[in-house]
Amino acid sequence: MANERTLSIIKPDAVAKNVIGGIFSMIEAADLKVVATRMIHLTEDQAKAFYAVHRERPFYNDLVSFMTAGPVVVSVLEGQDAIAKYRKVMGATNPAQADNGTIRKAFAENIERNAVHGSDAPETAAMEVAFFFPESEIRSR
Ligand code: IDP
Ligand code: MG
Repeated sequence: MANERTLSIIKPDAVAKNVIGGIFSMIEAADLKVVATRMIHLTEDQAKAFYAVHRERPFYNDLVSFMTAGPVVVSVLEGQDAIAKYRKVMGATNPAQADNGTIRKAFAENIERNAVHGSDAPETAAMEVAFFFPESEIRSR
């Protein structure tokens, strides 16, 4: 298992619910470290670019509207097998299918308003981390 970095976004629905701390607690309980974090309000251009891979999907415009509706918390998580581990802690995209004990089971409302984003592979993790954080803002420890 490699020591990895992955990008987490606590989405506008979860920030509005005031569960940032609850989500960070679940991240830390899984032995992942927050090595960079910032609250931002995504612009439409940023949300479109971040989710460009989904631009042909029917939900793309709604997703961009949702992600720009309020502030989000972007973070870099680090740890052994961090990419797959965080996906497991997040739970399934559709919270109706998410396992007990996952972030989405605990906090997500539906398949769109699903509380968190996490990178899905080493290549996307590297791109997504660099999208929000210069290396100088990441504190590996
Ligand atoms: P993921 O976040 O679990 O990786 P993706 O398939 O990459 O899921 O989709 C990105 C985001 O787009 C989801 O987290 C969710 O917010 C939204 N999304 C995915 N599928 C649907 C859908 O069928 N309807 C509405 N929104 C969706
Ligand atoms: Mg995805």
